[in-house]
Amino acid sequence: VEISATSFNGSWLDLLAVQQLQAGYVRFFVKQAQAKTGLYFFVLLENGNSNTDNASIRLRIHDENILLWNVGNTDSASPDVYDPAQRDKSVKLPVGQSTCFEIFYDNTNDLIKFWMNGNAILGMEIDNDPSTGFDQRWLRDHGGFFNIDVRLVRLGWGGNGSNTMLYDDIAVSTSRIGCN
Ligand SMILES: [Ca+2]
Ligand SMILES: [Ca+2]
Repeated sequence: VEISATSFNGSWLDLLAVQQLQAGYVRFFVKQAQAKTGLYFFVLLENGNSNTDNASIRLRIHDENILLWNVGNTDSASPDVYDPAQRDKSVKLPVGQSTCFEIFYDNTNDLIKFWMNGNAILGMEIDNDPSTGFDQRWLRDHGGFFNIDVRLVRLGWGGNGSNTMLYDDIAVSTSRIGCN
């Protein structure tokens, strides 16, 4: 699936299979055509009543292609990429090569996990415990607790400029999928 977008709200492929799952794994391969600097995102976790808006959980691309979770209405960041000590706890979105990502959400236990090429990325884990990982800024910006309530996952592209993303091998499951 090739998705090109030019507007801030972007263009999205809705993964309707997650709508029935209180917890689930979403695996996909993605290749971005160009690197970007600015406010960009390529996955949306629609949480609660969000709908491609400032309450959507964005998988956002920070400077130097560093990934983070972000919600626009608080400018929350997990990990806190604005803190030099946390920037290297995340991973970079490669350019021009297909890369495997897997996201786990758990609405009951209020948990998000993340893998790139099969490797768990602790910097991208949100578990509502500020004593672990790198979700302290996120939790602080949401009053100490963030209710994970994922209703829809969207793959695509949005933000302050155009790009083309190529998605492949998209899967949704109740157990770990992996990259093979
Ligand atoms: Ca919840
Ligand atoms: Ca934590």
